[in-house]
Amino acid sequence: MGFHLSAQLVRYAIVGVLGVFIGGAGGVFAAALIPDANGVIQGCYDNKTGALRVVDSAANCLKNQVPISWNERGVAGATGATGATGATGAVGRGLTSLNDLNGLPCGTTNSGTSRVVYGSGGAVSLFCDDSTPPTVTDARVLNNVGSTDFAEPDDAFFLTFSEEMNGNTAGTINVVDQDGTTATVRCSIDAACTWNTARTTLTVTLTSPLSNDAGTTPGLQIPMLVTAFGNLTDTAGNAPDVLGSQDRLIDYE
Ligand SMILES: [Ca+2]
Ligand SMILES: [Ca+2]
Ligand SMILES: [Ca+2]
Repeated sequence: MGFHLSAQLVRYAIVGVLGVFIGGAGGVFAAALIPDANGVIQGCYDNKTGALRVVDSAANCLKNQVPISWNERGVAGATGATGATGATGAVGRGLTSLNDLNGLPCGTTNSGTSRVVYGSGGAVSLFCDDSTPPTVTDARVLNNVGSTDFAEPDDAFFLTFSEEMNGNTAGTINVVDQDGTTATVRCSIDAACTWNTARTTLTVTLTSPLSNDAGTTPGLQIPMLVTAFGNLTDTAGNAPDVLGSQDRLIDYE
């Protein structure tokens, strides 16, 4: 029993010694924290002498000393103003259906327009349609019989286009001469209109006298300027760009 009590005492003694060591170490550790864990340096300022001493706690200041503290780090600056909102980005093309392909640019120079066509049995065809209008590259009188006016059967001219046309033989061609006389040549009615094999050149030969609206000088004199087309398009259905044509003057060159 005596030995047991002694053992207990020994244990208390060990714990006590450890406590002293830990406490001492804590004291040393605390004294070493200048600045403290928050980065604050504590000091005591002597009112009379102006002396300043650094301590590990304001509690160490004497009665005639004013505790003073300062941070090592400066105070964080205010948050900057929010920047202006950036411009909205372009909307992505985002295909969500095969039909969204309709209208998209296509072709080697992106001059065409995509078109989706559905067939029987679930078949789908994709076309790249030409969206560039044709132009007239050459316009000339081919034959002029009877009067010098463009008026009688067998008077003829031809027009060459910049690309393959629809080959329509029942279109119309509006013309005006230099004094303002206008006429509409109606293929299959007033004239026979034929295409070359490539369907790029249209030959127009009057088959009956051509009526006209009188200008300053009666009759449709040569040269005549083409002003419009009806039902004459390229194979994609684009009407000719009359004003943008190189040569729309029906003359002898
Ligand atoms: Ca010409
Ligand atoms: Ca004539
Ligand atoms: Ca005239």
